[in-house]
Amino acid sequence: MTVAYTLYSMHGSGNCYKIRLVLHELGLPFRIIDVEKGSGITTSPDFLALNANAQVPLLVLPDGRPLAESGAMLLHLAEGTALIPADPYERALCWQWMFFEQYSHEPVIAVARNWLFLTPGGRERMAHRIDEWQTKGYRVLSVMEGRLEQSDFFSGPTFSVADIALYAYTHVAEEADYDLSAYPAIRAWLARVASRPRHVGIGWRG
Ligand SMILES: N[C@@H](CCC(=O)N[C@@H](CS)C(=O)NCC(=O)O)C(=O)O
Repeated sequence: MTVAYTLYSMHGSGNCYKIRLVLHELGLPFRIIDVEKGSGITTSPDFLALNANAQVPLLVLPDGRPLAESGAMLLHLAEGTALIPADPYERALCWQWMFFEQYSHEPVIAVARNWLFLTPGGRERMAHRIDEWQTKGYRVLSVMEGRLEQSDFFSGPTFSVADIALYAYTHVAEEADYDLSAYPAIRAWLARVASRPRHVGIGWRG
């Protein structure tokens, strides 16, 4: 198999998982370069030349050009596929929920998980933030619940990259102290996503 894409990826990162999931969903060939959390790789000169924002995931395209931001990668890789709705309104909803993920969901659910689950000593260090994360996170989950009471997937009746973007940290929200038992529509959606034939879990790395 030709190795076309290179993904700089961090174990445990939901943002990196989004890209592994879409690459596998679409059957695209790729190789992984593992970036250890706290290793300093993201601030090395070689990495900064690829992403001046010092973050993973970082995708290098088959022609060698780098692309940062998980949402941009999802949209680029899925262009022309069924993972981006053909209907203009559903496509706009797909983007709406992807922007929501980055601005409202990720800063409280992913960030809380990073400190409370992935960072040794993080719970003590960030104790002053937990109440705010909980309040904002449960509000975000209620917004998602309302949408999923109306629709099987975020952009409409079919699975799209918006579902990948939101699945990545919602399915591990309990690792950030969120209890999903009061959100039946979210739990049914998580099961729908996980039952897709090409689905892989967060630990899968190709
Ligand atoms: N908005 C970015 C967020 C990326 C991000 O937060 N990346 C984290 C890992 S999940 C990172 O690279 N942190 C720097 C580090 O740990 O060295 C995206 O969606 O790709």
